[in-house]
This record gives sequence, C-alpha cells and structure tokens, in this order.
Amino acid sequence: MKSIARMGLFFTFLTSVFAASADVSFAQTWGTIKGQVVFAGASPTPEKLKVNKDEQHCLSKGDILSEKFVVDPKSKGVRWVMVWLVDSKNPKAQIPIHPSLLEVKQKDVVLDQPCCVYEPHVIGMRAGQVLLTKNSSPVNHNVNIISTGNNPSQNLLIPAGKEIKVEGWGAAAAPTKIECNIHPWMTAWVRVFNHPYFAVTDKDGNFEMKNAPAGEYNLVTWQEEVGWVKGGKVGVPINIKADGVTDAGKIELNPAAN
Ligand SMILES: [Cu+2]
Repeated sequence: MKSIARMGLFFTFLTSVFAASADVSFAQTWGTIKGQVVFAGASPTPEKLKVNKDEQHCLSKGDILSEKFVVDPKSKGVRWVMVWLVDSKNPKAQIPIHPSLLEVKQKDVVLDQPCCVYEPHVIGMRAGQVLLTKNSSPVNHNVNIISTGNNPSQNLLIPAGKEIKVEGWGAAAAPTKIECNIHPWMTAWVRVFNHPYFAVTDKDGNFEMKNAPAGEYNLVTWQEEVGWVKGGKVGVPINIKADGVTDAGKIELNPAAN
C-alpha cells in the first residue's frame, strides 16, 4: 500500500517535470544574428612574411602574407574575427540551444596545412568535437598545440600526407594557439564553446548565427592581435528578435584603441 502511494507521488512529480519542461520549450523562440567587423582607419597593407624554409614548395603559390590583420580594402571588413554569444548576466552560464543544434553532427573539424599556411586560420569548435590535423602537403609540418587549462597541449609532427586526430576539447575562456616549429610564420587559433552560437568573420568581415535564442544576450568579439574588440570578455548587449534577423551592425576594430 505504502509503495503504491509512493509510486503515485512519483508519477505526480514526473508529470509536473514534463509539464515544466514543455512550458520552457514552448516559450523559447529563436532568431538569426548577423553583423560585420570593420577596420577603423586605413586598411593595413598585408605584410609579406619571411619564408626561409622549404621555399620551393611554400612559395609555389606566391608570397605568404601575414594574417594578423586581413582587411578587405573595399568593404573594410576584417577576416578571422571570432564572435559569440554569452548569457547577459553570467558569461559562464549555459545558454539555450535550439533542438536542431543540440546534437553535434559533424564530429571532426579539419585543420590543414596545404601550402605552409594553416587552413582555416581561426577555428570555432564545440566541446566534444575532434580537431583533425591534416598535412595534405608534400613537406613535413608540425602542429604545436598550446592551450591553457584542460584543453590539449601537445606538439605533433605530421609527416607529408598524414593526419592526426586530437581529442579532449572542452569549452574554455582562453583561446588555443597553434604553431609550426618547422615554419615559424605559421599560426592558427582555436576557441571551444559549449553551444553553437559562434562565428568566424568572412573576407568582408561578415558573420551570421542561425537559430539563436531570442532575448537579451551579450555578443563578444575577439581578434588575435587586439584581443577583446568591444565590451571586453563580457561583450555588449544584443536583443535577439524571435523569427527574424537581428542586425548587430558594424563592429569597429581599432588597433590604436587597444
Ligand atoms: Cu609547417
């Protein structure tokens, strides 16, 4: 008799839990965010890097240019800037994730080095994804992964045509830097998130995030040379509209201001 009463209580509890979670999912709406990171002042002339190793291969597609500031002279857009959402009150809090994005469908994120430059130069990853470090070139490279905290720190030699999977990535406040010790001009950056609302700007400085939670959030912007671009590590407020596009506008990157 006692156990039946207990079971009854348990079912009442379960029903209320399901009702509560159904309410939450019903209330949550989603929208798209877009924006553009633009360079303040005159576009910098891309610096030609000193290539003094494996020149025949490394320079086979022309000079290698610095990726510290990749600015499109026409649009003023800055490439390789990382933009992401955080909770507006607590930057470390988990933010709601759209049901279609809960599962991480793509397991591997590729970092290649086809011609003495890491491609892509900046990577955003979700916790649990695997960094597939590839060397599709005819010369040896290494991938020196430098993380703080619990993320991987290892120096891997990747022979020509080979690849190595690097696992064990969790969300981290600090970026991971990647260097090649054979070709010291090669660098790449990785940031890892516990949600899918991050983007790396394209050649015109544009970014977009789809199915983001509607409501008050903060938008954080980071670039390898200047660091925090606007609002520091807590970012600036953004009110994400439901069922539409919220334009974050132009975010100015001004190296002189940092
Ligand atoms: Cu290399």
